[in-house]
Amino acid sequence: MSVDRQAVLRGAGAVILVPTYNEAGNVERMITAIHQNVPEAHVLIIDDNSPDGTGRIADKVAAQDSRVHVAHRPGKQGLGVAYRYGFRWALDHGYERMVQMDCDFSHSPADLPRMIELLESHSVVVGSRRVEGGGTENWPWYRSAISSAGSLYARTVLHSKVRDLTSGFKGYRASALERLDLDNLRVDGFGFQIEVTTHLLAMGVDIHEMPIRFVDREVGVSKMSSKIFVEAMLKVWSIRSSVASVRR
Ligand SMILES: Nc1nc2c(ncn2[C@@H]2O[C@H](COP(=O)(O)OP(=O)(O)OP(=O)(O)O)[C@@H](O)[C@H]2O)c(=O)[nH]1
Ligand SMILES: [Mg+2]
Repeated sequence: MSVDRQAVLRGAGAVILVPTYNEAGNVERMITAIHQNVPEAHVLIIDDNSPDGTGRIADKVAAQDSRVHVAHRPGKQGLGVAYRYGFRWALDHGYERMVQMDCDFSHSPADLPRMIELLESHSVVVGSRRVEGGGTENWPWYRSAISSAGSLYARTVLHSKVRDLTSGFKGYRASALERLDLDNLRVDGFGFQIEVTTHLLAMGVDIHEMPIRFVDREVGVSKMSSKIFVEAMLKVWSIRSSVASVRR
């Protein structure tokens, strides 16, 4: 293995984008865990002025560690807005690889080297609960059932070959992310994940699904609600029409 390749696997040239809202109990541990796995990666925390002080904790870490950056947003504007900001920031700062992940340890930082390695041979890597070897842990049966049904429904409406359309753990080469028309992404909440993956698929980008075990959050309060779920399922139809405007 060449020295350069080893540096890539340690996260050189990569930025890990982590949106946060009220993650005071997780944010510092998360940054530490990321660096235990990919010590050369940079981290961008995108905080929506969390009332619990997540942004201040992140600032404290960033003041002592040049690999850590914090974007302070004025208030809770949803995941889509946070990620669009993060993608733009990462492209403007010249990173070669971007990974997006949640701050609540549902996505394991131990999976980062594997994801970054797969980005050597694929333009986009989706951490997937719905391929062999992947799955969810500690989810009550009804949440698994709702999630499976929602996923099957979205996949069917969108004729998607990616099985885990709602996954929020994804890696991109800059060249793939650059092709996304960020202003054409309209959907928020976790419908945003469906929209990004569907647009990339429509552009013919090479997407690989990597199996992951998704663990339910242990610290902090869930923001998932039946309203958010139903909203995302309805948005699938507007995503279907917006795909027509995406160039191949
Ligand atoms: N910046 C920003 N981050 C958000 C917002 N909503 C959620 N997040 C963060 O996005 C990530 C995913 O949100 P979660 O609340 O874990 O969503 P979920 O996994 O569907 O649901 P639970 O884990 O059950 O809460 C976490 O890191 C959150 O802190 C938001 O409006 N703005
Ligand atoms: Mg979560």
